[in-house]
Amino acid sequence: MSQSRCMGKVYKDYENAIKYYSEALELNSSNAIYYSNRSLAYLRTECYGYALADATKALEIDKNYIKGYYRRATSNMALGKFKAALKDYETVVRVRPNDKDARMKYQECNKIVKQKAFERAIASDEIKKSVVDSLDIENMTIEDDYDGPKLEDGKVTLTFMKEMMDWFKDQKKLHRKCAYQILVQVKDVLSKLPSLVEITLKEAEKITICGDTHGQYYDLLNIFKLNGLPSETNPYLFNGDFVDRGSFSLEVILTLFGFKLLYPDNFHLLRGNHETDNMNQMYGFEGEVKAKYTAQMFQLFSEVFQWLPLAQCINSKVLVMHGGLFSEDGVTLEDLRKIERNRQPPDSGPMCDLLWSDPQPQNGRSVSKRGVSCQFGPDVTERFLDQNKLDYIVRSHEVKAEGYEVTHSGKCITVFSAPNYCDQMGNKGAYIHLRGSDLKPEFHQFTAVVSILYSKSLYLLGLSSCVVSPIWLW
Ligand SMILES: [Mn+2]
Repeated sequence: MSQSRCMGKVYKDYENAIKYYSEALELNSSNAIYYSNRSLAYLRTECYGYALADATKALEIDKNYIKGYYRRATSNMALGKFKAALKDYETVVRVRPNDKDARMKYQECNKIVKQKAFERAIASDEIKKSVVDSLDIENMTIEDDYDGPKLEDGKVTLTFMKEMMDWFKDQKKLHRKCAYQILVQVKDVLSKLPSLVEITLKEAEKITICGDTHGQYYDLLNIFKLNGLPSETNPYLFNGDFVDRGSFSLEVILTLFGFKLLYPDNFHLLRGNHETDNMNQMYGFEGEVKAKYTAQMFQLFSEVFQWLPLAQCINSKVLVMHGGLFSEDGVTLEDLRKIERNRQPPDSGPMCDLLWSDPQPQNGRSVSKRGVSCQFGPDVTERFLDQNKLDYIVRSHEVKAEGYEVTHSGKCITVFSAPNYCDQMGNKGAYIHLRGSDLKPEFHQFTAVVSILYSKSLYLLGLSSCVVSPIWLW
């Protein structure tokens, strides 16, 4: 209890820091340090667009302010603008040749820039072959000393799922053959779904909507403990961002994919902005798959992620998506059905907005605090709902102290299911029950199970994806 209160303070501290630096800047707008410090608070709360703007401002005021270069590099790194980041890291390293941390980041960034250049050089115009075609799963052998779960006659069963969840709980690795079987099968299932999935709940039926889970496997198990295992009569919708950040992204995603195979019509998954190559490279999932399996398996994950649907409509009244609404008015459900989603999301347009946008309290639209897509106001939500004859939207994508938040006069709901996000935010998690009878959202909150010990033990083994975040964020 005292621990969680203390961590709650950390979350509040960033928000307060932003508030107080903003007040200080109103009194003195020529102080580079204020901008630089607020930039750090924005980085910690994932507002990379604002963080970049503040770091840039700090450097406009004082071009010799080294920390400003550091902050700007970190912001650009988080936004995937590696070349711009490299230039600033160069400056830092030149001025402070003995700063080990700066040198490490410079080298890391340099590596990525070179790797990207290499990838561009070898990319050909040919249609990229699927990893599936180069796999011979049938002939992969399971060694005699493996005593973990196996699919039954190549099929995921409830027994298999229970065994796999226990196996993961003990931090054991699923045999690669089984992982490949799940991936190949789930790719097939997902690729047959439309970009906008439409379902109907009967009067007596209920669905549970969960937000971001971000590799927090023990918290996912806790959701199932509190709310029951998925089944044909206990349907779930997981609203994206299953991987990155947490140390157990593989365990989370294989569990979710397993349930998708077991209950394809009653277990739903939508794509988040973290089910993408750029995010996975920066926030841990690619590294985790390479550490626990192989680069080839990550390639297959990437292919599968591209087939995750982008939005789901319940009883023609409630629309669910990971990020939010659009940079322009007039987008219809028909437009969403027509999105060709089998790709990495573009920098703009409806597919990008669905994965990236955030609501804002004031009317209209504004520049995104994240530096991608936009922020949309209550009037935007109102017009969209009116035009598409919907009641409200449910989205995720932002950590909330209470695990959920109701905004835009009840027409825009945020749900987030990764409690004590990144082992430090002190937030609650939540999920929503929706019943066919009235479609009213019913909120359920929960707190984090102990994950710090698990993450730390992995951190020491050098396996944790959390290793990545502090590098970019500090
Ligand atoms: Mn997100």
